[in-house]
Amino acid sequence: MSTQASTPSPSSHRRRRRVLRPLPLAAAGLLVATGVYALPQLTPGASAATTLRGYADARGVRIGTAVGDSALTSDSSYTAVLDREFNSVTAENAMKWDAVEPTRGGFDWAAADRLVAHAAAHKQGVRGHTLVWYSQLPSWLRNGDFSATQLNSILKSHIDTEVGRYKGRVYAWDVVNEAFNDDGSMRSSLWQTKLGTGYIANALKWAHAADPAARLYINDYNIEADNAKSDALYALAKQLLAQGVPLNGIGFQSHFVVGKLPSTMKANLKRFSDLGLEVSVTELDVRIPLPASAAELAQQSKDYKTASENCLGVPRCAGVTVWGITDKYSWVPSTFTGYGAALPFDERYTAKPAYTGLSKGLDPKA
Ligand code: 9MR
Repeated sequence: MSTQASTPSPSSHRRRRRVLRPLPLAAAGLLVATGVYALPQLTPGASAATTLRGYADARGVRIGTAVGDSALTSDSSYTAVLDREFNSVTAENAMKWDAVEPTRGGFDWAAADRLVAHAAAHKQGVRGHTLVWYSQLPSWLRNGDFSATQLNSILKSHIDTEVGRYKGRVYAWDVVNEAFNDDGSMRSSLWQTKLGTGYIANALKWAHAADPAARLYINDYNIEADNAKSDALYALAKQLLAQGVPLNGIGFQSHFVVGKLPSTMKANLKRFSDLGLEVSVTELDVRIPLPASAAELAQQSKDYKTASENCLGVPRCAGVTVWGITDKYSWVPSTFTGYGAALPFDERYTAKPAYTGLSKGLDPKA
């Protein structure tokens, strides 16, 4: 994609000054013809229906975001947008193994508890993320050289404890995260190597026993398209369901590059939904080569709209979660050199065109 028609990024001085000028409330449809966009203003008497969560509530679905503990605890601009716009939260890191069980049997719930309490106070649901992953494992676990029997009981005890602690307060769990390679083979990991693929069914069964009401997911990236990886996951999901394993949903992470949404996304989600599974977009972001041009921001808006429609247009789509609110805090720039601007709000919490695209994708009347 071209970055030639490079215009100032949303955080530019020029755009900042223009956005700060108050807009008439009548123009509360966020994007005005000039291309200047502004936050939806919630003034007394104004309807919250024009927020992301207003649209999602009206539709009976979730609009979520990943939440980092430092933003939650130190940035009141962040929490203002979080609570106005989202009816669901996912712990970006606070519920992962290394955060929760830094020593064997020694649990640290501080950050996870903070998020769960915040969500309860603001009537938000919680997606739990994540119980079995190859990454972010504490060193005692990585380096422990445990036997299969020991590892099995370590995993069971971790799941029992974590899911049990939040029983009734987490509506869905990413039980297993990123279990496949892109070619459809099983990813080599501590779990896969020592326990074999059976760890997936066991983890789902243990999680179900610890909280029978929670919706249990397998979550992955690069499964949005119909491809070798999604085919392999589809085969596994079908097999697990046939065996009566408590699998309720598939999480499609949806980390996209601007203008490159897979054309088969909706049909692919539908085949999982046709198995009777819930489908959710769980980590949506759309990265742009920096500096982002006006054309790229406009394309990003379309991509947010299309991605959310691709899920919500399928039966049993439970909702869409974005992997962060603001370009101020995003995993993208440090992981993909030269890319950024991936989220619906800029660094100053100004709604980007992407916000409008996401709104349109969620709006039940659109
Ligand atoms: O956004 C998360 C980042 O803060 C962490 O450093 C990173 C560690 O691996 O994990 C990021 O979140 C990942 C998520 O847990 C699973 N899917 C990919 C996400 C982006 O890397």
